[in-house]
Amino acid sequence: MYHKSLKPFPKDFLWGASTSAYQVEGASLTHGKGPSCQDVKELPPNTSGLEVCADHYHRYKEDIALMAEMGFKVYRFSISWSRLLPEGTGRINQEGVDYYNNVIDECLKYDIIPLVTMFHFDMPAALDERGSWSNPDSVEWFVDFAKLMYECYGDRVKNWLTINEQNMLTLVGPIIGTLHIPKGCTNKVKEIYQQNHHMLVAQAKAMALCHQMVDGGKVGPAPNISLVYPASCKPEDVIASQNTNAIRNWLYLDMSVFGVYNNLVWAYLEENDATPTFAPGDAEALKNGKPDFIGFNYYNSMTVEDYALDDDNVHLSDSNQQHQRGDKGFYKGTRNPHLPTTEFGWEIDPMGFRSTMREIYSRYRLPLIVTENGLGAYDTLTEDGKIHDSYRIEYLRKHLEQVQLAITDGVEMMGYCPWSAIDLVSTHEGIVKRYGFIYVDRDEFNLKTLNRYRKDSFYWYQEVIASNGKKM
Ligand code: BGP
Repeated sequence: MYHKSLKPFPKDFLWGASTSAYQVEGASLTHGKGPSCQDVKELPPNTSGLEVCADHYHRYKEDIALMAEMGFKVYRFSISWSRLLPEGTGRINQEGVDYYNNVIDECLKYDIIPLVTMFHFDMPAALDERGSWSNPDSVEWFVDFAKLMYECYGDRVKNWLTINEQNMLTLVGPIIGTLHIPKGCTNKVKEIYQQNHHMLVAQAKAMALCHQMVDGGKVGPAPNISLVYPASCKPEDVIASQNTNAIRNWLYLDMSVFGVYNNLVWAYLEENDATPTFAPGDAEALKNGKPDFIGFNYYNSMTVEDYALDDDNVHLSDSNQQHQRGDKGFYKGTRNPHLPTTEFGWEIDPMGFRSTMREIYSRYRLPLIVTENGLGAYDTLTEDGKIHDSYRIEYLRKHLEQVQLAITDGVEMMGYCPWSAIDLVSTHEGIVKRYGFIYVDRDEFNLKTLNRYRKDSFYWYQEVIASNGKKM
């Protein structure tokens, strides 16, 4: 649809940006924090450990002051489970509780709304040893953790996100360093979707609890949603795209919003002898958890083609959060020839952002907040302390233009929190894959000064916010 004029961004639009605890904080094994699965995983080749990251743990005041200078209305960050509960359950680390109190208070000092993700890829290692999400007790572990967070912070934190990119944990867990497969497992699909089921129930219970415990509390999921295109208008490719949309996207949102399994996903699980076991009360719990909004991460679209059961000549490429390789009889991931890619090989598709927002809204009719969107790139600090990241500005501008188009299409948009507020460690490609508005002076292995510098995108975003999106 071509609009003759565009609607403005709503006047209370939430401009901000995102980080996650294990990628930004550092202090990963100090100040009473227990290890998480991220701290004990085998590091991807040529990437640094998580002991320092951006040193946000020690420099959050300086960082939040810079966010305030950009004009942030909201800061999306996550709480590290093993910083609050070093063993995942039981003993509380008061220093960890105090740390997040300080971060929250610092945000509020500048009228920045804290938007807190409860779980961002960092299962406590002690719970990993007890089976992680494969253990049915994981539901209650998570609910107890949520309860502790609501008790400690619910007086000031009114906006919550449950599980970051649960769909990616399920689809590409190994690349993110989170998948736990028990020894002797004979049906991996069944195992993974049983874990997924536990997360879904845990999320639903945590959403219901938020409404009970947090006065005025609002809560939503934060999956990675990308509309999946058919590679051609061949009907088989269209069926493959519907399959992939179901397994990648709608499973998670149908469950969060309606509390039921998507029928195509259920059929896929039946095919694989992998339907999850429901514990008594699960069906009801899934129905009872209701989100107030939908948070979602978007980096690009995805394209797939038919993958017939008798097709034995397929070379599947590697998977990551943005590109899943495929599943015989269901779909096969392929490249979209119409899209350019980033330096790290991720396709760039601003218009796919608009179609994704339209599709989510027309399916669920809840307000949307973008919880991640951004460009990973190598940045250079010049001798006079500048970072000329025009490529990032261009990426973000093109995506924001699509947000405004979606608003004009009638999509209810609450806010935009790109990834990331500040440079931080990527999931598997090190800190040199930078996303931030704020540059952190360190290399992969040389910690340098850790000083902060404002990138060109910092000043650009400051103006976008000050003009409420009029100047992009
Ligand atoms: C999302 C994650 C983030 C973040 C981002 C960029 O999948 O929620 O934690 O890291 O992707 O990905 P990467 O770090 O792999 O470049």
